[in-house]
Amino acid sequence: MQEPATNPQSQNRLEEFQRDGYVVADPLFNSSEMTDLNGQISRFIRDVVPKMADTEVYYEDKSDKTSLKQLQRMFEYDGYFKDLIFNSVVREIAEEVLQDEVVPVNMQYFNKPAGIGQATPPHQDGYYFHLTPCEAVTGWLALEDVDHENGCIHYVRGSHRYEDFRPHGQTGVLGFSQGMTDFGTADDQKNTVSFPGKAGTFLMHHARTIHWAGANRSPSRSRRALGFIYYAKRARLDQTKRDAYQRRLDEQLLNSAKI
Ligand SMILES: O=C(O)CCC(=O)C(=O)O
Repeated sequence: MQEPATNPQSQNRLEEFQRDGYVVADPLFNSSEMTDLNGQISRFIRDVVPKMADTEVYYEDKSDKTSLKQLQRMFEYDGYFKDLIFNSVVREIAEEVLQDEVVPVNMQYFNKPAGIGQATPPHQDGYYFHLTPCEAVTGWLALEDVDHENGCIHYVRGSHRYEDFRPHGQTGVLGFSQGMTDFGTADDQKNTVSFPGKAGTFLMHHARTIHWAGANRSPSRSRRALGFIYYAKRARLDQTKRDAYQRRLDEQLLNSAKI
């Protein structure tokens, strides 16, 4: 980052992030910006998804193309989304809270289709990032209104300050292969905060912050969001471990006939 954060809004954001392990902008984008963005998402799904590798496109039910669940690395396929992750206010917030230049790593689409969208198991993103130090963030933008019925995000406040990652194991949930195996302690429960909000609500969490989301129990509403992953420049990636993890994951997915 060129200069340290100096304005009061940035200062508050930094303090909140360091204290809680997340920040909230409610909203980050207004309704006309969200209309444009949602139009771009529809275009991407219609024109680009058919050209993407199977390992980047997940469905709740792969025989049903209306049940799109997750997209990976959208910015590698499309200039609009490349600009959004590289050149937007989202990157500025990432640099502010990490106090460093950042490397854009992934842009993901997360959908929970009406009625069948599964819960996101409790996890810490850094567990599978393989970074030292583990300095990275995930931004999460609600593309439509989110609440307890369609599966809003929950954080465990302050969990980014735990010294070690909590134990994780296989979940069997497509797109969230690793989940915490000991989730639900008294501290987890006491410090849980949930984030219902309008389209345009934006969250950003530290890679150690424990988070999860409920299933979509609405019979008629989807729950769509965009995820933005940035690593701090000072974080070193163990590429060998990371590649081995990705290979194992892709093999498991292909073998289990989930993708
Ligand atoms: O959208 C969700 O349900 C989960 C998102 C998530 O886990 C993440 O962005 O790290």
